[in-house]
Amino acid sequence: MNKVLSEDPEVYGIVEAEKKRQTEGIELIPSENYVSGGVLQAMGSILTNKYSEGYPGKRYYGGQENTDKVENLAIERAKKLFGAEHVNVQPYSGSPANSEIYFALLNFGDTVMGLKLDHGGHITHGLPISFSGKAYNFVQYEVNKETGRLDMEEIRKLAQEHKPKMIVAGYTAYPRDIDWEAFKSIADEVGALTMADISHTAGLVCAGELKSPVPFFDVVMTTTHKTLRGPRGAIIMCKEKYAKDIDRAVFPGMQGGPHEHIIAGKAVAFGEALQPASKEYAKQVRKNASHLAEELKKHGFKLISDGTDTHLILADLTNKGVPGKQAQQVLDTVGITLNKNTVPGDPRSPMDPSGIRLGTPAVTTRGMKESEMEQLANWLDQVISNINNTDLHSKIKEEVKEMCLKFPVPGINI
Ligand code: DSN
Repeated sequence: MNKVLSEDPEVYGIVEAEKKRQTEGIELIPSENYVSGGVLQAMGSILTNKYSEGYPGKRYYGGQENTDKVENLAIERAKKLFGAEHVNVQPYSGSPANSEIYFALLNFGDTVMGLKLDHGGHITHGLPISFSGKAYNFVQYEVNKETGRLDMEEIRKLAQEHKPKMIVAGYTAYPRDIDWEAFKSIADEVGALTMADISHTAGLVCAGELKSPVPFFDVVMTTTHKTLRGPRGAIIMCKEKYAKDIDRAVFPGMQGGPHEHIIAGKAVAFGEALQPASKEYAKQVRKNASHLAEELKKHGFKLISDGTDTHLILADLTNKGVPGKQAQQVLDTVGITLNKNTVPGDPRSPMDPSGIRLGTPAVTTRGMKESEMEQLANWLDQVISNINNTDLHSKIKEEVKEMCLKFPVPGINI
């Protein structure tokens, strides 16, 4: 960052402050992670200088001998990682990728099924105020309010009633593994296309820790910056028969020039994910999440679905008498970052919901294991049970910092 320091000390100062925040605090937002130094440097490379509209071998501008190579490398690595027939590595991020899939395979106004946002879906899975809810006729399914789990029989009934053209599965706040085969069989019964959004779990899916939709689903997308530990961005995988439609919808349908420096970062991240160490990482993410869940339960936390199969935990704080927003804000002051979240059927508003969402991808990247999860559950309990005790919060903040300094963040030199 020495060039930023000399050219723009103001930006430098902000980045340094964020470096300190990331180093001295615990990151429990389940969609966040740390990239390696290699991914960071690829993203910061001079590939950002190049326009490359089109696809390898079929570009609109000259000078593409290196951009073609890096994009092909990212594609080949992603295919190998997920066993996909076709991969497009150009989507700028998750929401553009989802809009590109809908644009490729649906007509405006078509009926689609997606999980309701406050039950664990995503804004692009049919939220009425998002483009998805406005451009398509989304029928929203829910999780069972008692079990917190998907009820495949209810989903089948809804599909038979509404005959959607596409069924979307894969979520942002669902702590359990997904029965992709069951979704596929429902879709086949009603003649629907299948679309999986594995943005949260891709790093666990490609490591074989969670079931993969790739063999069954028509289209599978993922962001690249969550459990995959790559740059902010996304990829779309599909069966060969949809390849042309997907590619056309990405460019020129929705996007212009691809960001080849980010695609280079994706290639580096996929290369890392192909190494045996990433399997160990994915295993430990799940072990940490399940240990943290059990420890939280011992402290009286009520978990949606009573636990987790994944990296993610959703807790309803109603019995603790602390709303999710207050828990998030006070935990921020001690250096523990997580996010307020609705719980299924939440009587409170999304801006001040009943729950919190937390997960273990980032802490696991730092090397934390089960004993640190016990410590984390203790701190979460102490802070939430003593929400107004600022002396206790100051003491915990010091303890958090002390533990964090033992676990360096990859990509950050202190
Ligand atoms: N913002 C992401 C998450 O936190 O789950 C979803 O887009």
